[in-house]
Amino acid sequence: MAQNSTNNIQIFNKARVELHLHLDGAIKPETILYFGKKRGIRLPGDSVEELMSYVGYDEPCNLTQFLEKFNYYMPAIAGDREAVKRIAYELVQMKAREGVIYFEARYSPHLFANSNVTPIPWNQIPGDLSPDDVVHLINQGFKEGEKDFKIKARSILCCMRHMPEWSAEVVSLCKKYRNEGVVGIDLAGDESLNCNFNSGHCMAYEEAVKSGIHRTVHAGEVGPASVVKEAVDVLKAERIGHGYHAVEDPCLYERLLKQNMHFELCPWSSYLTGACDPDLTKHPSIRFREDGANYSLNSDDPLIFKSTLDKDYQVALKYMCFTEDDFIKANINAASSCFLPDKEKEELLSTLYEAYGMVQSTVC
Ligand code: PRH
Ligand code: ZN
Repeated sequence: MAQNSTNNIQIFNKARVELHLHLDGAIKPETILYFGKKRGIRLPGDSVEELMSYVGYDEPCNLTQFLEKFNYYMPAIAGDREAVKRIAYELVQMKAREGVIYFEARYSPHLFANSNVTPIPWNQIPGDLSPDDVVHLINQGFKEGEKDFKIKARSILCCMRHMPEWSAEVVSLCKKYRNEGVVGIDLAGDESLNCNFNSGHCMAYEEAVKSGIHRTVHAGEVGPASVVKEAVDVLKAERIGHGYHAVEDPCLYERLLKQNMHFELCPWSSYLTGACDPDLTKHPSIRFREDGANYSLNSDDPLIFKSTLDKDYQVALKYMCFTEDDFIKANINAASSCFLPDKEKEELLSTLYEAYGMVQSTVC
């Protein structure tokens, strides 16, 4: 990345919509320390600085190394009712401060649980918090946050690539909580180790299609275009998480442009996970923009990337020459491709048009 600082640039400061954000990658370090201490769980540091020297980083590594960062701090949060609800509430506060008026945050209910889940993800210590309880608590945290911070928050539940045996429960939780804040299903995890869609995931996505559950899939982040193709053709993804490598298959890319597929771009994340060329002036986002693709700008895991959504906007401005109109378009795209029911989507779009001083044409 070029040496120039991006700190002093005036960035887009109007209403924003964020679609690709991991709840477990967006926790305040202070909250991790608080629950670590309260629960007697050892963390790699006693201060924010010390903890962040393990959890955060700012030079490119690879996706596998990035995903290992969660191991440092998730034991402090997972399995604790108060912690799980609180991080949801705090995320709403965090996003409101960033000018976000609507976001969809994703997480794996199983990774926050310590009962009714095999294997127990952290420390192998069983407890009494099930994946179902987790979703319930996070819905509550979001609801309270919405009330206090006057923005809208919804959830996407993640299947994990290495845990296909969890996926059936993920889709059933999506169905159970569809009217209480859950708007879709995702497939996350290490695409570089396992590019194939296991039948557990396929069956869950098939069920999602049948039940009208919205679908996004992490694909073509570090993996090849063929993973994106499978996400669209096999899992019937309506949006693609990242999708940078789709451009490497011209035929597929053309098709995705034609069908207005939404790409959830995360520029700063892609720099730090080594997903793309570290020279950000060659980032696929530039191609997406030039080709009029349907994409949004997102922060992915701001705790680990030591960022806020501003960082992604700064990167887009400085290295990809995004204009005010490009930022407006990305946010309108995000609203148009969000997983809210139609009526709420229309309301969100109207709010954005108003915030951007755009006159809406009346549809007869
Ligand atoms: N790519 C793939 N998986 C990711 C990313 C990245 O965009 N960020 C987080 N995750 C995974 C982590 O394992 C996290 O625990 C899980 O998604 C659910 O949020
Ligand atoms: Zn992600």
